[in-house]
Amino acid sequence: MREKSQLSIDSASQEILNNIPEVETIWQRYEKMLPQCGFGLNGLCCRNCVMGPCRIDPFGEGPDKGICGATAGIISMRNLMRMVAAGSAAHSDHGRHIAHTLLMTGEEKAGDYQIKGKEKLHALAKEYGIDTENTSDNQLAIEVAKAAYSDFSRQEGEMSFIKRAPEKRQELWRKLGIVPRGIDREIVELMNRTLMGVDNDELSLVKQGFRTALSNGWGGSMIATELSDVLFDAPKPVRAKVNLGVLRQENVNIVVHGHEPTLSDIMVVAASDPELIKYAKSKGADGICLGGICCTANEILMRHGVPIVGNFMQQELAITTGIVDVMLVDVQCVIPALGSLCKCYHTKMISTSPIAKFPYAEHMEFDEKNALDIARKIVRTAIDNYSNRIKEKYNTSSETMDCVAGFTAENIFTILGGKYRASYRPLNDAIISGRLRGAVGIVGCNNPKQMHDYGHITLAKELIKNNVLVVSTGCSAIASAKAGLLKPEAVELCGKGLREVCEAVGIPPVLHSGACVDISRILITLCNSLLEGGLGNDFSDLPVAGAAPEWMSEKAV
Ligand code: SF4
Ligand code: MSK
Repeated sequence: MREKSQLSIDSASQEILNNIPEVETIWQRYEKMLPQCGFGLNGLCCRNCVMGPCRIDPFGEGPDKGICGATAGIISMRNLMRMVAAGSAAHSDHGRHIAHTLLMTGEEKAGDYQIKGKEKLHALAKEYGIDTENTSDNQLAIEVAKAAYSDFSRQEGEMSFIKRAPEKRQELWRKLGIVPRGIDREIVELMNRTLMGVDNDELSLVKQGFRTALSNGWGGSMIATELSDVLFDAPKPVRAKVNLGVLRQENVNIVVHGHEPTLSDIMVVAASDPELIKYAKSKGADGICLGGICCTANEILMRHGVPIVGNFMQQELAITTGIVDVMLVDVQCVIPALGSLCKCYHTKMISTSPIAKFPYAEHMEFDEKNALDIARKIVRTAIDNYSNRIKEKYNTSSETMDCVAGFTAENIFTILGGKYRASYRPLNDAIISGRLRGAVGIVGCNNPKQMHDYGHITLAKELIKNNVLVVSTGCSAIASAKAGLLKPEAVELCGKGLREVCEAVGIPPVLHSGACVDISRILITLCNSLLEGGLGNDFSDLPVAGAAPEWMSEKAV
């Protein structure tokens, strides 16, 4: 068993872990699982049919083929490709749900939502080839949502946003036959090809894996980002606080956890309702604190400055503070252990998505038609639960950090170039002159196999020290926020060239660009940088790289 000090580099998490009572967390469950199965770790275990399970001995002492004859290469590639299919399905279904909410908003069936990003709605409509003249915003919303739907169901041809990629890259994708047709089609085909007895050629399998991954990056994830900007408006740089200390004993604390902003955004409205704040005060609380975990936290941080409680590995720690009155969840990255942990405290866990139910959670199904009423009911539940707290179980931290978040491919234009000559020129020139050596996207999750946040922070610090700009999303961005790397003052940790660039344009050296689906923002930023000129014609010409140093979810593949 590792020492508690070896579990996390985040001092607020360490503080909670040091005082944690006898409850089991993800770290203990990981230790109990050791040693983990070596066949599984190497991707050499297969249970794709019921002749198995089969495993290949990597040391050549046991079977070198599965019962069907599948080699180590075929088995490990099929396993990896199934991860691509599942991850693409998850991000893309998120995009589909946002398209559904946009459609309902356009049809005036979701009265609590408005189209806040009208500029983006019109730009997208034009891109989809929809006539924007003499068409109401509601009608445009309907047509854009339906155009997005068609990117899911298209059987032939090419997905819409592929045209956003550099032409040279598109040509390469076409030559390789990996331009995605429709999102659903590519995922289904990859599942079919990984079935026993279908595609048994590693190269052929990986090509369909690329096609499916592209259908996510330039499809499902991009649709989620773009349509979220239409509904909730595009983020702008915003100051906020992050880490477990944003939960205060005196407040009614509601933690939203998961991914889809349809729920979290409306919770922002409900939690600031004066009537409900008055109700909270009537129960003895100072007010209502809404905070977030994981990527839904990133969504409302970027658009409303809502504080972040923590990233993936902190979801249980939040509950063990004893002061979370409601843990509100939707989809993805919500560990199944949460419900039973809540039972050790007064915390009510509430699930909301029809596709994601949890042991020991109360289910209040979210419905866009009555979104605000449901959100208000949840806030009221939290307020009513405030008096059930067990003070002897309090285990809080007061630690918070300031951060600036909300950098998008669009707003970086004006930040870099200034209001009157919005441009990526300063970024490109800084790279050409050698002041900036390049940029790296650090993204993804946490994983108990590694010290919490260590990979993200060590890599980010080393890069900025060496004049490499960092762009970050997901739980990695939250890690950087907690470590103070999203503050303008973090320039002190930068090499000379990066420091000059950051100080000249007023940005921190690590740019928070959103939730895990918002990796699509990084793709568009790269396209814009290429269009600005001087750095080449394709992604491979740019001095850029990507890393997910603590990944755990199939979405990261
Ligand atoms: Fe074994 Fe082949 Fe079946 Fe996999 S598909 S379980 S390797 S027989
Ligand atoms: S929440 S997918 S742990 S980034 Fe998007 Fe964090 Fe990874 Fe979930």
